[in-house]
Amino acid sequence: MANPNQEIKYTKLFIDNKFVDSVSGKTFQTINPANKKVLADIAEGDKADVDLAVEAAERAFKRGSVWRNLDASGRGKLIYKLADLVERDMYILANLEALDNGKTFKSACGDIFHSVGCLRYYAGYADKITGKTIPADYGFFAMTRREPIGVVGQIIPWNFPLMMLIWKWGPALAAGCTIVLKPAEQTPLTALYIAALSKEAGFPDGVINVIPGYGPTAGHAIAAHPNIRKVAFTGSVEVGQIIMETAAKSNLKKVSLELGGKSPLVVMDDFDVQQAAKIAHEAVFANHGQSCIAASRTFVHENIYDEFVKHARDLAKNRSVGNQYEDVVQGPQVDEEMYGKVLSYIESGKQQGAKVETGGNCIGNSGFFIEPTVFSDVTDDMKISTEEIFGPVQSILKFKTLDEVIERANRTNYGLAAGIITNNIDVAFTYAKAIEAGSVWVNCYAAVVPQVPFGGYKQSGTGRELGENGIELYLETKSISIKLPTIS
Ligand code: TXE
Repeated sequence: MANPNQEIKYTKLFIDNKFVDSVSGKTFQTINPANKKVLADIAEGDKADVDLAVEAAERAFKRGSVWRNLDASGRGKLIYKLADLVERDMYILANLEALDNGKTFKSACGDIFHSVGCLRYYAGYADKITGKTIPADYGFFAMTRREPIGVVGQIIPWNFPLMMLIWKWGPALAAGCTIVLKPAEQTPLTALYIAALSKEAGFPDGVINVIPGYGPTAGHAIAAHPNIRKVAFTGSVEVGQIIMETAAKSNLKKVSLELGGKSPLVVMDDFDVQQAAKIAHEAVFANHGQSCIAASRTFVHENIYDEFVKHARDLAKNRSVGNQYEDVVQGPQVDEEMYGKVLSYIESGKQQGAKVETGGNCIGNSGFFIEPTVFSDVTDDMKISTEEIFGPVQSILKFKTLDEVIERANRTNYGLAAGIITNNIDVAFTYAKAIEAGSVWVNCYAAVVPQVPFGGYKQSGTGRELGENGIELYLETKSISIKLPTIS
């Protein structure tokens, strides 16, 4: 159950099914953002450690290895077993996640629950990855085989540490790849704990490797490694660009990216305003606003604008903030850098003439807490309308017509998600069709489930995670054509 004093058992790198110190012997601290206290010293991986992890992953992927000789259903069984162990240790993982990231224990439990479902989804997929037989010209008997890409690198962020790991491990393992993963430097604890669970589940040596460390060192070593054949990344657009460039220049490894967003949520005037305000509130404030899909532009029809703003303000005012183990819904921002960044966006909103309806300040200085903030009178050109804030800040914009709002909603370099709240099916579908985003939600928000693909248009990324598409990211297609004797 909830335990603010959860023991931290694993702090070293995980290579070849063993916990080891880093080659350099260096460590870094991970802190609790609610009180800035050090939780643990973590072994700091670097290029030398990534090299060792890749060697282990290559051995595990070698033709004839235990992993390669396993039936596809055998891979599925191991993933199911891992899901069972995550479920068994759900509260330990939730405590580690809450302490390391700052999210409430309750919402950490929600993340772990989602992760178990996602693992089971991909466990079931392992023996359903099939090729085709093809009616080829000139009498060839042609078929395709779907094969694992090989050693894959995975670099993940801190906002949903375990969930992001599972979104990447599930399909990679189902496909038969071997893995070198770097968790975010802010949140390495659950990645190391689940590494131990993967060993307990029975994954062979070297199939899973976890290297905590910093982006420009350990992360770069993954993106640049000549023997890693694919890199999957979730994080900022800036780093996504660096990773794509590094991947191209090293060995043209395949790249999938899930980057940021500036997602629009449109509220039409035909829906219950209070209910719409509730959906819009959760859509932006969930996970303290630290979500790539956060609906950080709330477009509200002019007929209901004032009433909507009043509800939005009340909801944000009543949003409880505190540490992970209090009976609250919002904890601290993840670290000092993000805290400072969010506060500077709030300042820019004030400077550029948006009206603070509620919030707008930090809370105390013992941790990285920020008041849930609502801005009205926001215009399209303000920084809070154009840049990803990644914090508890709602910006409410006014619109008149559907065509106008579609045009404005699409006027961004991002394209991860979008939502609309309306009782009119024609309006809903017209919007869903016109909006340039990878996910569109109608009368709900953040409907993110393992079965449905997720990813971005434009600079929000490339490739789709989850669902069938998630597996594609880890597969090659091999065509085999056979010349058969002609029978006349
Ligand atoms: O992200 P980074 P940060 C957005 C959000 C946030 C901003 C910055 O707007 O305010 O990004 O957050 C690793 N080579 N998102 O600084 O730096 C890093 O160690 C290889 C959106 O945390 O992109 C970490 O593991 N790797 C988002 C991961 O990249 C590098 C989630 C993400 O860190 C690297 C998080 C390098 N040169 C932030 N530099 C989402 N899409 O959900 C860093 N990393």
